[in-house]
Amino acid sequence: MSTLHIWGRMSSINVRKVVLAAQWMGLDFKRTDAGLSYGINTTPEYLRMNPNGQIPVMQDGDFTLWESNVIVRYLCAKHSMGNLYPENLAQRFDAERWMDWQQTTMNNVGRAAFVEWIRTPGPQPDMAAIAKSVATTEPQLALLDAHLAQRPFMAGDAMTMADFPIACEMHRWWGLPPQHPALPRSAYPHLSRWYAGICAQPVSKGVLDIVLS
Ligand SMILES: N[C@@H](CCC(=O)N[C@@H](CS)C(=O)NCC(=O)O)C(=O)O
Repeated sequence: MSTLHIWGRMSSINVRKVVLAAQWMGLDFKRTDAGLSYGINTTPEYLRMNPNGQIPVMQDGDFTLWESNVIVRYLCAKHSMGNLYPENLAQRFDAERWMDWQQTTMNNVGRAAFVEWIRTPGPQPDMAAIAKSVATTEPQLALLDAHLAQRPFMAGDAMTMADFPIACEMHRWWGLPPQHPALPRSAYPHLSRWYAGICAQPVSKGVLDIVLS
């Protein structure tokens, strides 16, 4: 029986990161929908697990953890030491750096377009907010493309924990309405090659192929 329990709905990018990592490593886990219309995350029981009332939360036996990228790090350290979680310090912190960059830079610029286009009810999204989000995201995509032109994966020759959060960012960004004038899609061949390779793995199904909601 699985002792690994992930709390959170799959419409959350932060839950998807954790599920993608768990599936990638073939872990046996249980997931419970929580957040938004599912509720649960405001109950006293849930707040005891995560006082922020946010998803995801992970329980591994007696150990409870929140913060999506930290959960990804923990799972990779536990189950893929020396591979997804590099043992070499320079390689590990190369991967760590990209995970922090995803949280602090990429997510900040791309989130508004997602919220306006997908989450905000009503026929007219705030196109100015979308245009700003697009304009600030484009340079980050160019940065990623140039980075991936030099190496197959985010932190070098092999897949590491850093690839999960960034793949989930690209899933959310490229899942936005295509061909819209506010969302010019320049060619990012290296970023596209990297993302297609991850999506081609059967273990990414149920995460990187879901429609945004
Ligand atoms: N830094 C946190 C952010 C968590 C977060 O913002 N979670 C959102 C969903 S992506 C949430 O809990 N929203 C409230 C809800 O779903 O009810 C993490 O990476 O885990």
